[in-house]
Amino acid sequence: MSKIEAATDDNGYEFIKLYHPKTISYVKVYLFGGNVVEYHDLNGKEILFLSSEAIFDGSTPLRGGIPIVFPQFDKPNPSIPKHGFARTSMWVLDSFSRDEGKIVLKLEDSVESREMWDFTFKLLYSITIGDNSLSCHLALHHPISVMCQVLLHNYFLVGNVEEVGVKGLEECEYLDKLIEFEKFKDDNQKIIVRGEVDRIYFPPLVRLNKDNEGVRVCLEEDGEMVVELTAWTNQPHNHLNPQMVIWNPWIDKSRGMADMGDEEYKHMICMEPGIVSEPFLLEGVEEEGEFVFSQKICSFYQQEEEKKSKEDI
Ligand code: TA6
Repeated sequence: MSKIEAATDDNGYEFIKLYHPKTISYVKVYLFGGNVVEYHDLNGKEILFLSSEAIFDGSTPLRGGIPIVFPQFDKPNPSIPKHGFARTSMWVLDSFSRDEGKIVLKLEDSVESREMWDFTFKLLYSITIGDNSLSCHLALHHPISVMCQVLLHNYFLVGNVEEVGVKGLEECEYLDKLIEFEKFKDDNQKIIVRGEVDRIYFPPLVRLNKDNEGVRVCLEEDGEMVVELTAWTNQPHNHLNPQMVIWNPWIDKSRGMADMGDEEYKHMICMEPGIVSEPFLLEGVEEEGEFVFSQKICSFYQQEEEKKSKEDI
């Protein structure tokens, strides 16, 4: 049976830790932003990057983990903050399922949210700790039609960003945010980072399992696959298929960021599934509509002993 622990850190931020029933794996999430900040796999390896300079003053999103970008990406609507208000809102714990190893956080519309985005809504964000995986499902309940964008801004921790590659985006078209969203096609066998990267990729749909089609990318470090990230929605029939943002700020941008160490860009890469190339419409229905955006992060990091025994063979 899984267990949870709720506490407040030195900055006054409330957090919940959800523990895997049988291993040392756990996930830590702040109620501020519903922001997952740590995910330790079954070997205890931290999978997510959190900047040592992240600001904990309640005004600014956390630089790391998994900020939730909603209801907009970037700033198409100037009345809403960049990347939306979900990542700086206070969420509440809605439920905990010991058997499923799952917690659900909730965010509902408020006077403040309606001033920025005049819709009634309920977001339920479920976080499940699996045997060597972390699953996140963001369910939007909306009684009337809404236009929005959504993205899970995963920051992955890496040893050296110049030794990593992202696979699964070969031959894909992308919009380059650094060149005014101009469209290009990637002819490389994998994405490597040798400078600032900020792109919205359109990956192909693949069958993930018998129930879902979605997108899949893999992070390689030193030529070995270390993380698999899959993402899907409950509405492929509406052509609401996930895109994948790849971001690394590199040297100059990092230096200009108050909440990121000058050298930290070397140890992170963002792989962010979302529907962000433009705002999309979710039709209102008589009964509450539900749009679900999901991702699963699987760790393939091996323990040092496992690596050694492989080399010895
Ligand atoms: O998702 C990539 C991106 O939109 C980049 O353009 C970069 O600005 C990044 O997010 C971080 O944005 P933030 O508002 O958190 O500084």
